[in-house]
This record gives sequence, structure tokens and C-alpha cells, in this order.
Amino acid sequence: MLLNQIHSPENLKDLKREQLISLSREFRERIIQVVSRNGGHLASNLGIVELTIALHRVFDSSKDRIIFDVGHQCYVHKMITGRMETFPTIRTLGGISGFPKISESPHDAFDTGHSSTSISAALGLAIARDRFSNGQKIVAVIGDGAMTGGMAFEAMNHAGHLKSGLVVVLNDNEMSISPNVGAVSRYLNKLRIEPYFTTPKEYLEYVVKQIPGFGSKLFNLLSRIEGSLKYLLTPGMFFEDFGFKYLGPVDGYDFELLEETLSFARDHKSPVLVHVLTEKGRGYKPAQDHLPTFHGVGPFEITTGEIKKEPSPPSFTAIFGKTLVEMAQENPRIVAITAAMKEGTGLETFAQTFPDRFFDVGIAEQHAVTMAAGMALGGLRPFVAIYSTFIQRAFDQVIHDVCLMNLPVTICLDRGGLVGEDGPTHHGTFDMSFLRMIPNIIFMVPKDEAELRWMLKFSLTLDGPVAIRYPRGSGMGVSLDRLEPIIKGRAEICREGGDLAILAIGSALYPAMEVSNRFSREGIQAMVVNPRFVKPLDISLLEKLFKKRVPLVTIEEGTLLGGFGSAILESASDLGYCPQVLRIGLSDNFAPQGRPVELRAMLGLDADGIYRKVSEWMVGRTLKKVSAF
Ligand SMILES: Cc1ncc(C[n+]2csc(CCOP(=O)(O)OP(=O)(O)O)c2C)c(N)n1
Repeated sequence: MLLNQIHSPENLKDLKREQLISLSREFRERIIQVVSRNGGHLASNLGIVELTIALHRVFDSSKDRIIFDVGHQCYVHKMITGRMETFPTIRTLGGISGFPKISESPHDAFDTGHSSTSISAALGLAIARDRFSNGQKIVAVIGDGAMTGGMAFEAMNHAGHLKSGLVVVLNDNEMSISPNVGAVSRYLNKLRIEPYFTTPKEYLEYVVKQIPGFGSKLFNLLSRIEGSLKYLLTPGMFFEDFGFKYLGPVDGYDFELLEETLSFARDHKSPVLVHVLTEKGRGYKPAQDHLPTFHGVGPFEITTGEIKKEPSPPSFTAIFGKTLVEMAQENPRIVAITAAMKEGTGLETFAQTFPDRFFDVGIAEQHAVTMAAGMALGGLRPFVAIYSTFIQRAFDQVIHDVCLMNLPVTICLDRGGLVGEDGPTHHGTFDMSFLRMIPNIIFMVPKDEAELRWMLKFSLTLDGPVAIRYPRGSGMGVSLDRLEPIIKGRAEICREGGDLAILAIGSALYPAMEVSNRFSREGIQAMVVNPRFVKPLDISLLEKLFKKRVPLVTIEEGTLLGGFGSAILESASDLGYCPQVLRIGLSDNFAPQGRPVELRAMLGLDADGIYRKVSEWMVGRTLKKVSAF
């Protein structure tokens, strides 16, 4: 097996073409094997095998810097750069990351996970390289999906201006997670398929002049309309106008051509864009047949491609999607927006049912939020579904474009809390801290999927910005018809008890109930409160608890810094109380990767961990009996 001989990029250098082809096959087999067990980004990695090998034959990643945009396509790079043995641990607790990590290897140039950062980072490195004259070559490998993110263009705009030598490799597989959208995608398509775009100028001149009678005149006329002719005759003119030399399109499976083009780009002194055509899921039919499913996939059966899944209640995401369709059937003003995550956010049925009320904006969270603001101003009722981690991109847009004008936009924050194997770049653990401080916003967190339904419907009754945060994964399996009237700023008391009060937000509520039952068996009666609102808080309930000096425990699957527990402390201080409060949540660290159940156990956020922390905290603390209300 050739794979066993690859310990560093050096081992690639002497391989012959036939060997490279065999090696590529072995890489694919290894990726399929490991991802079928651990889950991961299968389709993107299968598509980029040859390109990654070529990059490592042309550049020296121990010295040069290769930045993988989003980073989900770095598996072959990891195996080539000394992580062949640890590759089977990818995405597991304590294992190697599914994304590049500078702490993991000197060959990883930049930590990525969020899209469209690579060209900015590359430009920064290029500026530093120029200052220190260290001879590094800088490469950004970016997908056509990531290219729809505004940051990529901000960086190209600046890079073309500075003229620093850097190579952008555009890995064009025509797909984001689902088919790519918009003008950038259409333009790349043109470069792929319309011959006149890629035909050399000399050949075009020849063809035009062949037109009987007026061919020569036509060519002269076209030549005078300089701008338009340039656009016709120069392939990749769009990128050339940005100040990049455009090379391509190059077949991403032709080693010779790839290496030739990359070598030319490497030695060019100013910015170059190499347009490489690849195919997502290459070599594995089940992935090619179901690309969005196999973009980021859980464990699956290799022979059939069947996803291995324990029977479980519908996910929060599915309930969100279903509820929004129902609501949209009744309310024609409702529109849904996603930033390239139609499947991930559960909007497929909505998109099919209401194609003219569904908007996939590409990887452009900032634009998604500001566009929603415009829609709301124009009388529509936008629901913007974005993963918690990606709304970080649109922080200012939420403040400046939505909340400042108090516009009725509902921001649906999927994947709030720990997301698992994708790790620190993807955990949605900061949202409560950075959204609750914004004036006008109403921020709700449901304890289960039934409550999510009611919160979505309730948001329609509010005439201002709303955020609703719900976790990754299956719901609690509760009945969806349970009618629970939601009142703005009113918490729900789920269990009475006078010895202590546990305020558990969102997914923390069910473990809190379990803990309370355990305490009850020990003679300690713990009230359990489902706060429902991060903002506004249920001040009247809180004041009662503060007055009675009930020890308080707050639980949240989010950072403790400025989070839900902090909000409780602030309200106590504002009301002039100084209660005993134990805040349980995430400390001031980036949470690692692992299965959610492992992470919760490790971080003390499951019922056992909460029970342990509360018990320890109560030792030596006199539990003053107070009557329930
Ligand atoms: C800011 C941000 N929004 C959304 C995502 C989710 N996401 C991960 S990969 C991806 C598609 C990337 O497509 P492309 O760049 O073409 O890479 P490919 O997987 O096709 O190789 C998306 C939308 C993200 N990582 N970052």
C-alpha cells in the first residue's frame, strides 16, 4: 500500500503519475472508511484529493503557507503532513480536528471553520512575508461556495491593490452544501462551459473574420468597443479586473496540468487565481447521488451509503421547518432566509412549497440579516434561520440594521449550545451573551420542541426583533399539540420547591428536572424554573426568589461570561439584592470537539455533572426553608 509510505510531503515528490493515481484511490478508500465511522465532511474531501497532492508537490507546506478555506476539506492534507496514523481519531474527543489547527501541526497555516476567511488571512501572511523577505509562498484554497462570502471579495479587492504575490486556488465543484447560488456561481459556470470565454483572443479573431462579407469589419468594430471586447476575449476577466492573473479552468484530476499551472502561479510575483474544476463526492456513488447529505455526514454503511441512525424523535430543526411551513400557509407575509444552509436549517420543504418566498443568499450571513431588515421595513415578516455560530458574522447587522429600527425580524438560531464533533469553530455558545445586550431584542430559548413551535408562533405577535435559540439534534419526543400560552417575559415554574431554585435555560431544563428529582429523594426540594426568556427576564418571579433569599442555581449551555446566569446576577444587583448564586455553564475556554454526550459529561453539563456541582456548592451552605409560591 502506497499510503503506508506517506509520512510527510517529501514522500510524494518522487512518485510517478501511475503511482499518484493509485495513491489517490487509496486516500479515497481511507477517507470513506474513517468518515463512515466518525462522520465528517465526506464529499468535499473526496473531490479534492488530486488537487491536495499536487499542492504538496508544488509547494513546501513546512515553509510555505497553504490555507484551506472553511477547512472541512483538509483530510488529505492532514494525512500527507504526518497525521496518517492519527487520522482515524479525526473529530473524536481528544483526536485530531476535522479542521486545520495551527496547534496541531506546523503544516496547518491558519485555523478555519467559518467560511471565506482564507484570502484575507493569506494577504496578511503575504504582507508579513514581504516585510521579512522570508520567501514564503502563500496559498488560499477556497471553494466556489466560500467565494460567495463577501469577505472573499473584500480581500481580493485589497490584494489586487497591494499586488503582493499570493495564489488563490478556486476549487470549483459547482456546489456549496447544496447547489451554489447567484451571479458568482453563474459566472464560474460560464468559464466552465462557454467556449468563447476561454478561447484565446487570436482564435476568436480568426473565427470572427471568417464571417462572410463583414467579418473583418465586425472584428474592427468589436476591437474599438474595447471594454466589451476585453470581456469577451479574456478568460476570467472578472478576476483580472480585481488585479489577479486568471489561470484556468484546470481539470482538477489532471496531475500534469495541475502541477504545471500551480508551478507557474507559485513563481508569479503578483496575485494569481487558479480556477480548478473538481467534483464533489468523486469516486463514491452514494455521495455523488446525495451530495447535500454527504457534505457533512454522520456514520454510514459503506456498501449502501445508508446513514446509521438510532430511532429518535424529530429534531428541533425539523420541527422548526415544519412549523414555519404551517405558519406561512396562514400568513402570506412570511418569508424564509438561509445563508447556504437550506438542509441544515430545515428549510427544504419551505423552499419547495413557497419557492418565491424562500431566499438562499449564499454564504452571506451579513447580507441575509440586512436583507431581512429591508424586507421587514417593506411589510414582510422574515424568518432568518442561521446557525448560532454563524450569526456571529452578522452581529453588527443585527444591532444596526434590525434592532436599532426595532424591525420585526425573527432570527432562528439553530445549533445553539455544544454542537459536537465539529468542535470549537462551530459550537454555538456565545449567542446569549452577545445578543441579550442589544436593545429591543426579545430572546427566547425553548425547553423542548413543543415550546419551539409556540415561540415561533408567538414571535409573530411581537412587533420587533426576536431571537429564538434551539439546539442541534433530536427533540425530547414531547407532544407537539400541547398548548402552552407564552407570555412575554414570563417564566414557567416546572416544579415547586422551597430549598433552592434551579433556573435552567433551554436544553438544560430536562437535566435540571432530573437533578431536582434526585434531590427530592434526599429530602431537598428544588424548584425548577424554565425561564423561557433570556430577555426580558421574569423580574417579578426573580424578585420573589431574591426576597426569600432562596439559593439560586442557573444552568446554561453557553459561556458563563455575560450569559444567562450573568443576566440573573445583574437583575439582582439592579433590584438591590445579593443572592447566593451558583452559575453552571461553560468557562472562559473554547469547548473542545467530541460527541455531545461526551462533552456534556466532561464539562459537567449533564444531569450527573449538575447534581455533583450543586451538591458540592451546597456543602456548608445552610439551606433556609422558604415556602413555595
Ligand atoms: C460563515 C459560514 N457560514 C456557513 C458555513 C457552513 N458551510 C460549511 S461548508 C459550506 C459550503 C462550502 O462550499 P464550498 O466553499 O464550495 O466548499 P465545498 O464543500 O464545495 O468544497 C457551508 C455553507 C460556514 N462554514 N461558515
